[in-house]
Amino acid sequence: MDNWEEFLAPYAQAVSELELKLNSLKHQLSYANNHGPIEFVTGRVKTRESILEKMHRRHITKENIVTDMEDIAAVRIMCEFVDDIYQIVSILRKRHDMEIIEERDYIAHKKPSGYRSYHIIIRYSVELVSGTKFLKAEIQIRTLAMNFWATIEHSLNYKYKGEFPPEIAMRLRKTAEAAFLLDTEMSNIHDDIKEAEKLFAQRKRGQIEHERVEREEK
Ligand code: 0O2
Repeated sequence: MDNWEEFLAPYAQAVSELELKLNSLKHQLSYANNHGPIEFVTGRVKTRESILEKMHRRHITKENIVTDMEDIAAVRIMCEFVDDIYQIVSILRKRHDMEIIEERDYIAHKKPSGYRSYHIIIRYSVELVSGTKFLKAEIQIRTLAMNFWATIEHSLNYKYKGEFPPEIAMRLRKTAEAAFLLDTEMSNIHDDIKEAEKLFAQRKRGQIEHERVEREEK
């Protein structure tokens, strides 16, 4: 690559635009429901070192980098509950400013490491002085618990470069399951609270109706 800054500039623009748009989505969803499904959004452009490492690991040539490296521009959406992730996916599928070209559900099909997240690869256009440029970008959608696990596992991985000793790998898989159990139980509690609120509202409506009938009978 002759000029990294020039090569990465459109990706940086895509990340900024996507962050802005997804933060706007977060706010729109929270106005509508008091508390929305998106907790926070982050974004990053892959570093030169990380691009070179992945090119080497995945045998990606300079000529194929634009088509084969799908996460040079990437944004992450953090949600509270697993159901929120699928809600966001269905919202993104309907947008006209990005075309989904691949979806990878690492929640239903976790990675061997224990990693869970929902990945979407999009085709996205940025407007440059030279004209419209289409590029690929990755959107990762996860719960806070999945993000907690992935962030720590990623930083521990730095030391081992993807090759954890088997005993450590096994313990990390266990912690991934513990994080998922936390997600499942939080969702169950959330569902129970929503059910109790519905019942409470129903009873309240019944009581108001009962009092109205009593008043009319007097
Ligand atoms: P970073 O530093 O997160 O930006 P590959 O990259 O070869 O594993 P592929 O096919 O390019 O795989 O894409 P995949 O697996 O759908 O997504 C890759 C990205 O998902 C990784 O980016 C991580 O962000 C995340 N990810 C995937 N598997 C794991 C895992 O086991 N642990 C953690 N912590 N994250 C994972 P990068 O390239 O690692 O870079």
